Amino acid sequence: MLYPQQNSCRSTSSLDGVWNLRFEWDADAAKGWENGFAPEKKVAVPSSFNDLYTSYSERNHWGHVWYGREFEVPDFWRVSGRRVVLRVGSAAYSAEVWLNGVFLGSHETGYTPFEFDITEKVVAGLNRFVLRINTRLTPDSVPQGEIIVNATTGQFVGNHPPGNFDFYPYGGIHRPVVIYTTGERYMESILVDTSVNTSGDADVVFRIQAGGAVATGERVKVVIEESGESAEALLEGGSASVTIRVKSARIWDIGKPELYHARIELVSGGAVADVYRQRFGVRTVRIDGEKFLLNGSPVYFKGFGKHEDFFLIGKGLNDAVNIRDFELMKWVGANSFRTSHYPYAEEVLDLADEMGFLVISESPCVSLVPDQATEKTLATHCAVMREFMLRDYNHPSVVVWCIANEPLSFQEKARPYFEKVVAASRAVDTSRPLMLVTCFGDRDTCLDLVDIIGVNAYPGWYGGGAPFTQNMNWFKGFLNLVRERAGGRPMMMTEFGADCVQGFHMLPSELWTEDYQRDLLKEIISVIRSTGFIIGEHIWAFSDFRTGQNHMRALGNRKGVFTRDRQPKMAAYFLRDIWQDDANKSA
Ligand code: GCB
Repeated sequence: MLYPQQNSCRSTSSLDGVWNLRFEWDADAAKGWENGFAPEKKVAVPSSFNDLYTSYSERNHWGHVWYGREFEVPDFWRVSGRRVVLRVGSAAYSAEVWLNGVFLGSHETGYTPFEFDITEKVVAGLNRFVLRINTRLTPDSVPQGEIIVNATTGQFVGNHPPGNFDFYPYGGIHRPVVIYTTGERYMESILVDTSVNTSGDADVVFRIQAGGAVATGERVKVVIEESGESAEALLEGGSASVTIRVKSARIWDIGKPELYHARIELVSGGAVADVYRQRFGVRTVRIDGEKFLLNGSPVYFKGFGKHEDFFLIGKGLNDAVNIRDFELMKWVGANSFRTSHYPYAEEVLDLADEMGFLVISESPCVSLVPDQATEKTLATHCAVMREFMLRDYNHPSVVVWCIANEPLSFQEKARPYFEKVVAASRAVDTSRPLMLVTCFGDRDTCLDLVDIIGVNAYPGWYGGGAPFTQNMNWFKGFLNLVRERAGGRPMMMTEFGADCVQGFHMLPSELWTEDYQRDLLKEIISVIRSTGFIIGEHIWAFSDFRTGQNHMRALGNRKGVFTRDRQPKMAAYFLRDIWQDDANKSA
């Protein structure tokens, strides 16, 4: 699905702003609301609704909530030969959608866009747009919620609301809502693959899929703006593949975000029926034994697991927060981050492309309990892999796809489950490695299904406390054990860290102080680096974030190296010292 774009053939109009909201406390009372409902509250889009209101039941609402607004479209949009599309950037967790009382469809998993062709449904004057959003998670959903905890020791027992993971299950419309137009014939999907030959020229392959009624003799024309090189091909059955050789290609790399732009035209009946400006970067990604190679050189990943999370807006897209995050990552000397624990907004990946950061793009499958997963969980997981991998395919910053974070991957049903998820993912993209993030590395039964192993471990925090010697001895042994099971695949530390409340200090350091967090990170990083085989250190977490209520958390998870309002803790200065001094790449 292409990101909406305004150009000579396409118009866009934003539906963001203040919408109406109504909580559904009783399903019977909500009958007919798809035709319009009496507004109870105002809500911001994009934003989570949870932190906007003042009552406990509204904040933690676990179930249905209705969103609505009205809009008009210009008459010149409603003419023959134009197509009008309504696109929702994301709605968490799931949504049923109506326009003027007509059901358009539904979408599940809260972190990918969905759209509907509304050409035949949009009317002159006011149009009523209604979404019934469901925040409730069950063993069927991805991620899961309402897991039977007696059977599953250690996993978020007592969380409220009962999402089976360690971040607040924010709900709402988190990303932009847009209506846009195209011609009747339009480009539906563009996938760009690049490879570089020994003389430094790049072969760039554009796979284009057109939508709408196929006409004969249609073609696509691709021009690379930066070099002027161009090529064209006939569409066959709606698809075409165009290859362009870019001479002496400028290579996209960490901190060197060289980007190209292709102007792609769909020519139908001798006229330009659609145009799309597609950005791409030329870079290669490869696994070589235990190493990860970017453009042929080994990478040592330095950075964080993050969250989309901020005061009041929850998981709502905010460009200012995102820019601050990238500035902080640059300041601290990071070169990468993981979109833990779900696909992030497309706008975040754009920034990563433009600023030269590597991204491990993660699916929304977090803390899966395979033995409580159903056919539906698996089908939803496979479907969302396809959705976000296709969505993010053309981002040079995205170098790894992560299929799941900390599933109980030692359970009996884990392996057959993940075999299917891996097959579904490889059917979309074989050019990037797949990662599984495990915290059960010593008994995980799925490690050989993927290409890179992400390891999460909290020596010195859970069951920890200084002095560190005993914890670090355990940690060294653990890493060696996982390495034996990793079968020669690259291993990366995807999480380690300590909670700390900013402003707490103690000498000697103790749990929850800034001093302890810094001391522990220092110890762990020295063990990681001493192994010689770990390909990166991603600290948990970039910044403090909200979680469900739980006796393990003090107003959320405090493992941030930055506070929730994006100010540095002591640990951030320590990382800046070691990360700014290192070269980005190491042999
Ligand atoms: C983990 C999870 C992460 C949690 C973190 C913690 O292993 O992957 O979501 O927030 O531990 O702080 O416990």
